[in-house]
Amino acid sequence: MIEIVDAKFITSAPNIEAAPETQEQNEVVFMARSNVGKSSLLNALTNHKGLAKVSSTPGKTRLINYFDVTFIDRETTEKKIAKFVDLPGFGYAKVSKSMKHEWEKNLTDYISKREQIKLFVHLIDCRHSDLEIDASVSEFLLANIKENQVILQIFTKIDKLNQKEQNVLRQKFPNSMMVSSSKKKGMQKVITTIYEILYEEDEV
Ligand SMILES: Nc1nc2c(ncn2[C@@H]2O[C@H](COP(=O)(O)OP(=O)(O)O)[C@@H](O)[C@H]2O)c(=O)[nH]1
Ligand SMILES: [Mg+2]
Repeated sequence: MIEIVDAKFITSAPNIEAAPETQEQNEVVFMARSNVGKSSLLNALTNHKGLAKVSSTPGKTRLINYFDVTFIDRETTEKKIAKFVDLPGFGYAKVSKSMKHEWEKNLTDYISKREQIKLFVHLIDCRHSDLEIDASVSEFLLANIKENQVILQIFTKIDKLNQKEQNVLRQKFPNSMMVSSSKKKGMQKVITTIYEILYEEDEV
C-alpha cells in the first residue's frame, strides 16, 4: 500500500520566474476553479488539516504554493518525494480586468512552460461537470501537454450526488476519478494513482 507520510509547505511564488529551481520532474499540479475543493483535497490527501488553508473566500490565494510530499511504499518501506503544487483558482471574478489578465498569464505560463510538471490534476465540481471554463482548461492542457506529462481529471464533492447520479457521471467520464474530501472517499485511489504516474511509468 502507498501512503503519504509527510507533507510540508516549502514556499510560494507569484509566477514561473520565481518558482523553485529543481531538477526532478516530480511536480503534481492541482488546478481548479475557486471553491471546487482543492485545498480540502490537498489536506485530505496529506492527512494534514491545515496544509492548504481551506478558504471560504473564493480566489483569495493568488500565489503558487509548493509542498514537499513524502510517499512510502509500505511493502518495501521505500520513500519517495514529490512536489504538490497548489495553483491559484481560476475563473475568479472579483479582480480587475487587467489583474485578471496578468494572473491568467501567470497560470498559463506555468502550465505550458514548467518542465518539472509530471502530472496535471484538474479538479471539477461533480455538480457542475459541464462548465465552459473547465472545458477550456481541458482544451488548453491537451494542447500544451508534453509527451511525458499526464492529465488526471477528478470530480470533487461526490458526497453531494446520490448513487444514481454518481453512476451517470462515471459512465460519462470513465477515465476520471471521484472523491469526497469531507467523507474521505477516494483518497487511497488518488494517492496510488499519483504515485504510479510519478514513479512506475517505466514498468507499465
Ligand atoms: N460537501 C463537500 N464539501 C466540500 C468538499 N470539499 C470541499 N468542500 C467545501 O467546499 C468549500 C470550498 O473548499 P476549498 O477546499 O476551500 O476549495 P478551493 O477554493 O478549491 O481551495 C468549503 O466550504 C469546503 O468545506 C467535499 O468533499 N464535500
Ligand atoms: Mg483553496
